[in-house]
Amino acid sequence: MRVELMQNLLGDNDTVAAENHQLFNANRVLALDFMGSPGSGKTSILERVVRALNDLRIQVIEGDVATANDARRIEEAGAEAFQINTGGACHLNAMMIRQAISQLDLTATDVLLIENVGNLVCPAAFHLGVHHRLIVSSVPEGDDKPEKYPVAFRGCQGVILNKTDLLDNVDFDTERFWSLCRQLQPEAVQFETSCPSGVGIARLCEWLRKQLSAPTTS
Ligand SMILES: Nc1nc2c(ncn2[C@@H]2O[C@H](COP(=O)(O)OP(=O)(O)OP(=O)(O)O)[C@@H](O)[C@H]2O)c(=O)[nH]1
Ligand SMILES: [Mg+2]
Repeated sequence: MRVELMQNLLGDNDTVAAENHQLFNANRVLALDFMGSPGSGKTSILERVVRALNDLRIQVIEGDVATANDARRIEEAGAEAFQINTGGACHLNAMMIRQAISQLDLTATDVLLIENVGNLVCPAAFHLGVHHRLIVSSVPEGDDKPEKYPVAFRGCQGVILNKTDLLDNVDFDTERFWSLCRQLQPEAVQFETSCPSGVGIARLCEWLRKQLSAPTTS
C-alpha cells in the first residue's frame, strides 16, 4: 500500500482528465469513480466487489482527507490499494489520479476502482477521466438526496442505493428516490445493495463485467 499526501495541485482538470481517459483506453483498463456521502458505504461495496471479482486484476485508489483506513480494508479484501490523502481537499482531481496511476502498472490491470472523498458536492465538479461515475446513496441519508444534490445525480452513469436492510427502520420512499433519480438522469443504471448480506452485489458485478467488453464512454 502506498500513501500520498496531495495538495495544491495545479493543472487544467478537464485536460488532465481527458489524458487519463486516453491512458485507461490505451491500457484497456475499465475505470470507475464511486462518489457519495461520508459513510454511505462506498468502501463496504468495494470490499464486496473485490472479493466477488477475484478473477480480475483490480486496483483500487482510495481518496480520503486523512488516514489509510480504507486502503487497508481493500487490501484485506484482496486487491492492491493506493491511498491518496488530500490533506483537506474535499474531492479527488484528475491530477491526483494521474500521479497515482503513474505508480501503478496499468498494463497489468483490468479494472481501476476509485473511491472519491466522501462528499456529494465537490467530486461532481472534478472529472477524473473514468468511464463511469457511480453514486452510492444510502437509506439513512433520506430519499430526497437526488433532489438536493442534482449536479452529482445528473452527471452519473449509475446509482447504488445501499443499506436497503435498513428500509424497515427508516422513513424512506424507494419509489420516490428512483423517480427523482430518473428525472435527473434517465440513463443511469440502478442498483440496490446491502453490504452485511451482500444482496445486490452480484448484479453490480455482472454489470461491471459487461462494461469490460462494452464500448467506452466518457
Ligand atoms: N446496515 C448497513 N450498514 C452498512 C452497509 N454498508 C455499509 N454499512 C456501514 O456503514 C458504515 C460506513 O461504511 P463505509 O463503507 O466505511 O462508508 P464509506 O462511504 O466508505 O465512508 P467514507 O469513506 O468515510 O466516506 C460502516 O459502519 C459500515 O459497516 C449496509 O448495506 N447496511
Ligand atoms: Mg470509505
